[in-house]
Amino acid sequence: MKIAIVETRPFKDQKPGTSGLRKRVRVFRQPHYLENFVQAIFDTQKDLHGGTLVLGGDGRYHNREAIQVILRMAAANGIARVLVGAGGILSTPAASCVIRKHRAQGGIVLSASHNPGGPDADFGIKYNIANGGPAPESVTGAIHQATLSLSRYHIAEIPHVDIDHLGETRLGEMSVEVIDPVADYETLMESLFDFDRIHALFNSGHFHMRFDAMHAVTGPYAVRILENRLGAEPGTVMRAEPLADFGGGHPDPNLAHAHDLVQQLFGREAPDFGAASDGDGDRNMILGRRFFVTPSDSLAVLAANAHHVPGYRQGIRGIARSMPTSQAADRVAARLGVECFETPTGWKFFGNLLDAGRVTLCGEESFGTSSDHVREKDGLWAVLFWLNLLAVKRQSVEQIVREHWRLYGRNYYTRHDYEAVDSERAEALMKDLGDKLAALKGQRFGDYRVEQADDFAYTDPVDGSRSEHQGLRVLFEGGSRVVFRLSGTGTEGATLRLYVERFEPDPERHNLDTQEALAELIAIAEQIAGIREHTGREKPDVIT
Ligand code: VG1
Ligand code: CO
Repeated sequence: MKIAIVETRPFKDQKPGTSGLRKRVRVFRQPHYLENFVQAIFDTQKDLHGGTLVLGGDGRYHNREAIQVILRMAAANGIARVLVGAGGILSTPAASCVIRKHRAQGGIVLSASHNPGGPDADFGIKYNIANGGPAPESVTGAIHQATLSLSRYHIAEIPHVDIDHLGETRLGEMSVEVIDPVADYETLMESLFDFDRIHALFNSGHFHMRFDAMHAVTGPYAVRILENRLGAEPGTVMRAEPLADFGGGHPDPNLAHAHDLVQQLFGREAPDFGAASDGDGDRNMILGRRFFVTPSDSLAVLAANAHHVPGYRQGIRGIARSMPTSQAADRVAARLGVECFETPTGWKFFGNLLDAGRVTLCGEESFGTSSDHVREKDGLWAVLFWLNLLAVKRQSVEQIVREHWRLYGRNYYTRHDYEAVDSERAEALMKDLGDKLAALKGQRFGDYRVEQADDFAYTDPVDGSRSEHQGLRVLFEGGSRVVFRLSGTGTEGATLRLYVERFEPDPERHNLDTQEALAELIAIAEQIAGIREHTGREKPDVIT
């Protein structure tokens, strides 16, 4: 096997964001662009040399080409073995599962998650470490540093590698094993959930579900597990076939983008349960019949009911949530007498807590939930967890959530996104607001008084690493709050996220429309931050 050493020049824009490096496809298609970033991974992650790498992606446009490049580079960089998902497919949680199960030293997942795919849309690459989780900031920082001074990369001069047939081939010294992308993941799910009981629920004839795979990576997983294995009716999984452009859709499981699913669940002959997952299979949306479960509530409900599920029967050790996620889970942790952690946005911040055995469940308001079974958020896992609860409790989704609110109170919650805002204007908003924070303490706005206002920073309790500037928060007396952040996953301009939360203990007041219940706080956020003036936008692009 001949290895070429190709001369290259650094790209200055290869700093990974909240979840890997995401750019337009055309950026990734520049000569050497992908190669440079991959070489930076191989140069800095020394344990990959002579080790095992897991490789797969969400099937989006450019996935297959990128896999060929990475295989040739892996062979040239002394990787001993690569496990690649057949067809180049591995969902993010499945990649995490495979890394752990096969004791790989790391994994590369090709995905831009919920961002659209296609020649004019987005592509992405993320590196996961040996625990199966997203590389922590120390690792992404080192990779980024390496990209800034790269002058050459190594690539094997070999023809196309067949990644569509299961089995092992050799590229020089390196072995390439094409694996079934679903099998290990399915086995793991079976070890956690009561498949017999869920099967019986589907078999009862009284329970109907729709799962929207959004033409993204979870299609094959959902068909195999829900339909073939658990006996859900054929056709339960909608948009099941992964497509390179996600059928032209936006593979983001929320009320706006899973439109047909939402129509069915809110329609006349609505099924009992609805769910959707995103581009790379790590997000989930949960719906009951004419009922939407906010991701923050979902985390709290799963935590409160974990003992009903075989994999968590012994109880949970603790809960972690990202800072902007509602405080509903905190109340559950308090009642269970377990620790609760508030981390910055992004799954990489949960890794240490999970590895240290301090937490069992983690969640983010952005439709992400998971546990210590992998080190990523896991869309289908959350769906199976809910199915297990529905099978055991014999209640509707709505009944389960309403009962939860009665017991714990309700945290009204919403997120408003202002997308593709001019970056300078968005930065100016954050800067002005940041300057104002100190003076807000003690100020009264209508019914609310500011208890504390700050720029959120986090010290990892396990390794002591510190992460600053993780969102501006205004906390009011009684637990209500508004939080402002700029997204770290976008590829065009800036996205401003406004997160709004209010706690309502009174069951008589649990039936309000969320936007109405939060209207006063939303107006206060506008008053404090001047969103309209800064962004030039009258209203948010997406409300979840
Ligand atoms: C968003 C979400 C964050 C999530 C991240 C990756 O990040 O807010 O909670 O972890 O996406 O999810 P940001 O920086 O744009 O707010 V995924 O499914 O895109 O890997
Ligand atoms: Co995702």
